[in-house]
Formats: sequence, C-alpha cells, structure tokens
Amino acid sequence: MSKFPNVPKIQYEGRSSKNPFAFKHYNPQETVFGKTMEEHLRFAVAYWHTFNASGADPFGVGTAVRSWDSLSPLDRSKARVEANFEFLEKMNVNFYCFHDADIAPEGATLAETNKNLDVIVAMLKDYQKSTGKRLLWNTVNMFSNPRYVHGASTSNNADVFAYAAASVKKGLEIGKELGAENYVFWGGREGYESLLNTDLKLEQDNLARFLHMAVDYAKEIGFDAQFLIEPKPKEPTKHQYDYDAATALAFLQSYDLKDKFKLNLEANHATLAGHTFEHELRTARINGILGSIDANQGDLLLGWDTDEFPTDLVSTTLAMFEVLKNDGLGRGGINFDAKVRRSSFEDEDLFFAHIAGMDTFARGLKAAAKLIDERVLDEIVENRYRSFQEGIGADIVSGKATLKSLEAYALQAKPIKMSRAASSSSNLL
Ligand code: XUL
Ligand code: CO
Repeated sequence: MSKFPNVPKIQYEGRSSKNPFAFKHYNPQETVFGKTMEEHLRFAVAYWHTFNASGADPFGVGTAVRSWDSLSPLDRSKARVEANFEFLEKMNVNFYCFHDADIAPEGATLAETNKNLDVIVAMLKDYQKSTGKRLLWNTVNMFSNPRYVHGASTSNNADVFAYAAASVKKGLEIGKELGAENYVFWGGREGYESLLNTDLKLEQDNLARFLHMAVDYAKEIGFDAQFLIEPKPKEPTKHQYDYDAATALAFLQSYDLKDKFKLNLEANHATLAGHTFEHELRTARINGILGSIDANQGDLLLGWDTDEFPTDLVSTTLAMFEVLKNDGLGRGGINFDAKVRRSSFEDEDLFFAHIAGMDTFARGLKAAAKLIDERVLDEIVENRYRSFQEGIGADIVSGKATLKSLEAYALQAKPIKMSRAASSSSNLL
C-alpha cells in the first residue's frame, strides 16, 4: 500500500512551472559538460531525517504525522523501508544513506540488534534489486545510546571501544551485502568536554587504531567501498577530533591512513567550523581527498547544526564549482542530511523540501559550469599569479631558487611599490 498516496511522481517541468510537485531546474537527462545532471549530482536521501525524524526539539515533542507512527518497532522499520523506496521512486533519486540505528530497532543485546538488522537488510536488498535504487553510504550510530556518553573509539572505557568495534564490523558486513558505494565515519561523540580529564593522545591513537581495524576488516571480507571521514568541529562534544577538512587531513597523514580515506564534507559543519562550504571542498580537492557531500546548509546567525535543505544558490554554485574542478565526486554523491522544520509536519513537506534542494543544486551546477566555461574566475586567478610563470617566480616554483639566489635577486631588484603591477609581479615595475 502506498505510503504517499497524495504525491505524484516528481517530473521536470521547467522554470515557468507553478506546480509545487515539479522540478523547475533539475532535469535529470539534461547534459552539462558531457554528463547528465543525474550523473553529476548523484543525490541521496538521508533515511534518518526523512523517515525517522519526528520534529522533536529541546522545547517540545515531535510533530511529524506519519502513517507508520502507531506500529510496533519492527513493523515500523519495515514500513519505513517501503516508504524509502516509494519516496526514492517518486523523487527520482537513485541513492539513499542510513545509520544502522535508523533502519532497525536496537535489541536488548548486541546479538538481538544484529538479528533485527538482518531482517531489515534482507528487505532492503530485495527492494534495491526490484527498484535499481542504491546505497550511497551506510554508517553506524555510535552516539545516541547512553553507552557512548564518553565517546565510542575514544571512550575511556575499553568495553565501549569493543562494542563500537563490533557494531562497525556488522556495519561493514551490511555495507557489503547492500553494495554500498561508500562507508562513512562521522565522529559522533569522538571528542572531549574538558582537557583536564582527557588523555588526548590515547584517545586519538585509539581512534586511529579503530579506523585501521575497519580498513583491515573491509579488506578481509572484500568490501571495496570508499571510506569517508565526515569532519565536524563541535556538537555534540565541545571539541570533535575531526574538526574540519585540514584537521582531518593532518590526522589521516599522521596515522598513515591518507590513502585509505576521503572526506564527506557537510555544508553546515563548515559553517560551525567558521569556514565557507567551498573552503572545505577546496581544501579536500587540492589534497586529493574530496569524496562526497552532505548538502545541508546551516544558518549563519545560529551556532548549531540546523540541518536545513540547501536553498542558497551562491553556496551551491561555489560547491559545484569545486566538484566540477574535481572532475566529479567519483563514488560519492550529494546526500541531503537535511530535515524539514518542525512546523512542516506533513508527508508532502518532505517532497517540497527535497525539490527545493535538488533544484538549488541543479541551478548551482549550471551556474558553476558557466563560470568554468567562460573562465570567469580562472582568468582572474591565472593573471593574479602570473609572476610565478617566468623569471624569479618560475625559479621558485621549480625549486631552483634558494635563500641565497633570492637574496641576490632582491638586492638588485627595484623597490616593490604599491602599484597595480606590484600586486601581480614585481618584475613588471
Ligand atoms: C551529524 C551528521 C551525521 C552524519 C552521519 O551532524 O552530519 O548525520 O552525516 O553520521
Ligand atoms: Co552529515
């Protein structure tokens, strides 16, 4: 039985359409730079925000009205699976993402939890087969259960480390079973509240040990997904170890993990780190670790993770600029990781929100392609650094220059003046 009987399949109707159940810009088969929009954008629905979230906030209970609300836990999980595939079909989205805790109820023991997961994973697999929909990534929730109060792999309690490891083992098996393209590690509660009671070195060493174990086990079972770290600076902990792209990169390099991981960068997490989204994407891109995107935007006036659907065209344009310059996201994609506001409690709102996000990214893709095609920014940047293309600049870039040769050059050069030419090349004075 349909979970969304009042919603038709969402089609592209063009920018003049007034139909709220239609795309105005996302035209899956339209080509941009030789690839279809569908191939460029690889949208994914976030299971937890779309089918589990209730709209509860610290001031009140949930408001969402869903047809599966009154069912028993396992039946509710099954209904959500049906809702997921109907939603993907109607939204014309090919991928979805989940945490283990989103898809099946947690049991009284690890074994019981795994049994519940097996039931739902078998169902997901059947649906994937009959619909052609795919898993962009899965992950394990190592932050909601009270056992993770001090973190998971960075907990002070070794039993918690072991439990988390067992959950990730299962998560990797699930990823393999469902053919996940990627596997994500978001730090959850991997951070600290106070340095006074924290062994910073042990916690980070343990985090690295944990990630190495995951890499080894994936190899052992032949799960070949791209591993992703999702940086976030704070919330829920005061300081999260994978603070931002640069911090995550340094961590991966220090612990000999750089060739095993890429980054899943989230727009709202960039905001919390005091960066723009494009800063995070650029940092990852130039270091060869741009893997995937969580597209939810934040609010510049709020200091927490509001997980809003992306509607800022400037941001999606600059994000897609980085993605195009990266020659795409490879096995990654654009997961929304966004939730409707508490006042948008009806099923239809889930569709309107995704339409808005997909249209904004489609417009961003077109605008970014234009920027690149017309070399608007490339020309400015090339021109700005032209002093490194010849003479002393070329010597610096090629590694030929030394402090001595540069001193000899500086001693005979004309004084650097604050003229227009000086901002690009002292040689031109
Ligand atoms: C939390 C967040 C997570 C990850 C997956 O801020 O973004 O939902 O995307 O654990
Ligand atoms: Co996220």
